[in-house]
Amino acid sequence: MGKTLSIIKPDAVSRGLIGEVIKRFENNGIRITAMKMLKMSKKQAQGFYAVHREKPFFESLTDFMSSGPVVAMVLEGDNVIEKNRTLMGATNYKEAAEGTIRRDYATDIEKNIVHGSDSPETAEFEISYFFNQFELVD
Ligand code: IDP
Ligand code: MG
Repeated sequence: MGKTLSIIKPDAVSRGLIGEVIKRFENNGIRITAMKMLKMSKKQAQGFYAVHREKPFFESLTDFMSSGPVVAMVLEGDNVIEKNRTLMGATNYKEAAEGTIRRDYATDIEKNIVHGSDSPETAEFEISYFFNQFELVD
């Protein structure tokens, strides 16, 4: 049983797509074991995306991610990291496969609806960034 962190980004929350994203997880056998809505500060967003601090899009990305509420979730299931990344689609929605969340809803390479951890190590860091042990359902 694996775990991953999913974030419904500010563009999706403001467009009323929370239910749509969650429905796709539930319809694909992914279990939600923790969930909260929060608004990141600029500093929090910079810490979360620290691996990207040298990228040209870092400033804009952290502005965007701290621009409004997000929904952070812990997802569990077999191969859930890969499964979630498949449901999300490629970072650039123009390259995302048909039927993926990003292909269906993203409007921009940055405003791409969802975040998902990309490895077990990243997932552990990212889950602990938003949730403590008492906030995870067994
Ligand atoms: P991922 O979210 O598919 O894992 P990453 O490469 O980890 O993609 O990038 C993190 C986030 O940064 C992306 O989801 C997207 O919001 C933003 N981003 C990535 N590449 C670009 C870019 O070339 N221009 C603007 N924003 C980008
Ligand atoms: Mg990434």
